[in-house]
Amino acid sequence: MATQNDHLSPPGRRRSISDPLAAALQPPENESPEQRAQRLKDEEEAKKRSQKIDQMLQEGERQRRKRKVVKVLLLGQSESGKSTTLKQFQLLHAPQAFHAERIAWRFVIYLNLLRSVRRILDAIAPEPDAHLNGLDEIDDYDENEPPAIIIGPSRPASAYSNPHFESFHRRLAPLVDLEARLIQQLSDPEDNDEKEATRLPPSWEGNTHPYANGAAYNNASASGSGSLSHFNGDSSRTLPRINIPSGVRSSPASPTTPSTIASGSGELAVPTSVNWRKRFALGKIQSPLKSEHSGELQGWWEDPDDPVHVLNWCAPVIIEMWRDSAVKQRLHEKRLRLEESSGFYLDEVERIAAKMYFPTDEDVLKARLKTTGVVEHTFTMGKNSEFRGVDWKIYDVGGARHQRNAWAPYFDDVNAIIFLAPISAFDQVLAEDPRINRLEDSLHLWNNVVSNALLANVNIILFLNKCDLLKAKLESGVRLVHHMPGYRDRPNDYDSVSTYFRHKFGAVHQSNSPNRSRELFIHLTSVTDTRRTRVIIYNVRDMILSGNLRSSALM
Ligand SMILES: Nc1nc2c(ncn2[C@@H]2O[C@H](COP(=O)(O)OP(=O)(O)OP(=O)(O)O)[C@@H](O)[C@H]2O)c(=O)[nH]1
Ligand SMILES: [Mg+2]
Repeated sequence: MATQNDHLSPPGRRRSISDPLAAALQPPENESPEQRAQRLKDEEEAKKRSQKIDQMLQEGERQRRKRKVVKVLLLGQSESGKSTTLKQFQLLHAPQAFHAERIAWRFVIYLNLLRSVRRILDAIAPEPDAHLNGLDEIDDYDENEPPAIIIGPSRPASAYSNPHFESFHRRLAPLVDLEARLIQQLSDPEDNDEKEATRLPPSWEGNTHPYANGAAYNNASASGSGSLSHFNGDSSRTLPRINIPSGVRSSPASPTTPSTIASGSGELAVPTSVNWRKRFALGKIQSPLKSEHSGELQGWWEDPDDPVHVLNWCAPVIIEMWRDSAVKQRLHEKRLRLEESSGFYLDEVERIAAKMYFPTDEDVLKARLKTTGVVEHTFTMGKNSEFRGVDWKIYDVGGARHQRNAWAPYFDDVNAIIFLAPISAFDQVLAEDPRINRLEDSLHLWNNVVSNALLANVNIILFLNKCDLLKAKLESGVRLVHHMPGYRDRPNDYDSVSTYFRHKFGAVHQSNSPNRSRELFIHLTSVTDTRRTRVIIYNVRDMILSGNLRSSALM
């Protein structure tokens, strides 16, 4: 039977009344029922207070043990190399995750290649009405100067027609269906009606291409051999509704253009909400097999619906077109330097279109997928690092103009900014506004960032990026002074030009930073180069971490 004091006397811990504390806790003799009720109530409240204090102590301990976090924001215009830098961090700190994702990049790489093919077909298409189209945005300082990559409207064309255009166009027609199919797979099937979906090039909306269904595809002849029956598309399939930003709409295809494959320069972009890596790694490859030894996916090439078969079949024509001297001439006339553009794989078609192609690290670093929204990545410093226990959070943002208002909310509690300025872009214009020179845009953005009062105490590291392309461009004879008259008669070599940019960006920081004592760290980078970037990243990481941890007394 329970006694009235049982709640104070747990079994096995009976108190002796010789214990003064126990004696003090004993209920008074002659306690009235009211007094007893009051006493029990007081004891209950005391117990609750004690539990609350215990909880608060535990919470304090949890907070103390909470991981230290250093936040880094990657900033810069579109195509400056932010996502590529993030990939390099991943390769360094989470190589297994990076390697596990390589297979998913295969489709992005295919799409990058298909875009280059489309841009060539665009360039060589007959343009009888061209003199009615757009402005000539290309500077004309020297007709003998090698072509620069220009993303803006093309110059009014002569009544030009490539004799091979019809043939290339016909033989590459299967790629129309392939690109649409890949883009459909990249879109989110659950909500691609509503959100900013993966984008098809403008001219492919409401696909009316004669080869869009399997029947016509069967009649097309690429290399002239091989059975095509298993490539048939589903002609009843409807394409996803795609949003195309008005800034990248190209002029309509000419009436004589036999299909829609050859127009448009829309870029591939996937909203951060779409987990395309997971989908491409497993979901859409039918019956994925795994190697018993490495666990890597393999065997997709045995699936007759795998995109590699169409690409593999068209590869000889792509190579033929890319080597064609009339095509080269046309690209030269249009000053279209595809070699410098993002996601350039035309020199490696044979390897990329091989049936068992598996992307290398370099392929993934070169792959272009425009960022929309903000991507957060967390890396934890390893056990052997002097910064063990620290989380390194990196935010990769979209750099296109309409994406930039998403940056500011991250300014509040960021510890460091890595700003990327692609200095090879001095002769290019923005894809989203062909009136604006890309280098001017970078300088303008840089000024906004370094002069921002909210960021006054944030470490800033500047990557003057795409130095490999800058070097190649200068060596091919493109002159900086033609695009930046302020360069005057300085030598047009890599060392002089890169030093000039270093001083120019440095001077903007020096004149406009609200924090005069802030030290600026400038690196000349080519972030697709893993070996060199690794050294820079180690430097930057140690500098950011030690600086921030010391200043916030976390060490
Ligand atoms: N050759 C060369 N290519 C580079 C370099 N840095 C980046 N690229 C390529 O340039 C393209 C664009 O790079 P991204 O990292 O996607 O650019 P981003 O700044 O993330 O662009 P948004 O997502 O649109 O803001 C990719 O195809 C990269 O592989 C470089 O230093 N050299
Ligand atoms: Mg990006």
